[in-house]
Amino acid sequence: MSTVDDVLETVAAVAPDVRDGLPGRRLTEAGVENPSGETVTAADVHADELFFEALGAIDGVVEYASEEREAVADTGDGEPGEGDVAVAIDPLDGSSNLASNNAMGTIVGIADEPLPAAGEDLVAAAYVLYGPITTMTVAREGTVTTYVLDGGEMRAVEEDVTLPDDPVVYGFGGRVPDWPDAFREYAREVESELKLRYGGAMVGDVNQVLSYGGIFAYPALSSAPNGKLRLQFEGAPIAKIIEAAGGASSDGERSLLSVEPTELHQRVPVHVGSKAYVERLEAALSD
Ligand code: P6P
Repeated sequence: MSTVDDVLETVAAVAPDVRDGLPGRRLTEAGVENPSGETVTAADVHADELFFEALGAIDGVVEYASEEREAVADTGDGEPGEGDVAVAIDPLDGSSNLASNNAMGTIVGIADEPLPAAGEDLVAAAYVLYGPITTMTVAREGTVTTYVLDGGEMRAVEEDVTLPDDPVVYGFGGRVPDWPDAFREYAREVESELKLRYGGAMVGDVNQVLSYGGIFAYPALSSAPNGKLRLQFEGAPIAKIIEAAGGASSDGERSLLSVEPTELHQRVPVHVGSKAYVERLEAALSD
């Protein structure tokens, strides 16, 4: 079994423990901020500790980086060798949804280069969706597979997943007055064509796009030119999945997989979904 297989099976095995730990941490803040300056919940800390302990113990995982940790953690496996990987993880994406009992997720990027790694250096990417059913969607070797996680075991339920040809939904983050004019005009067009699906956790919203076709964006904002989402822990792994499913991604100009990382927690405008809508987005922003 490869190190990538080990990582994916370990994420699947840990996910039930993350889910089981949610009720007891529903309204508890950890009293600290993460490196992005966001309030950290006790559920974030718990998930990060579970994943670090399990993933850091895998032979071949030489680096572990998390949205909740300032720096890359060396797992003690020495210098990267053939087949070794580095793992970048958002342990509990959308943890603010816990108070409102809405969907959350875990996002994982598996790279064969040191972190921060470019999306092109991801050999696999996955997200766990803590919805009515706990599922895991994995991109590797150019295809996407969705698994139901039964007691931590991966049971494939859909192989070669692709975005539907006819887009149906859209979800845009940020506040309308904070959108740059070009994005706001693009959004007005999209709103007249598709149905709104926005739930406040990227994994849940992206899974709607993957299931029904359409577009998800957390765009550049007038108040935050790089948007809100992190390249390393959200943008690049999600782009890997959506592009492997026949969709497209963009920071407004280029694929998110082509964005060169300069720092571990850098933010990036994120647009992912059906190719036609991403192409229209790039055209709208280039005018
Ligand atoms: P807002 C969750 O905090 C997150 O990082 C993503 O999962 C989600 O898409 C976005 O932020 C939600 O942000 O501003 O709508 O709360």
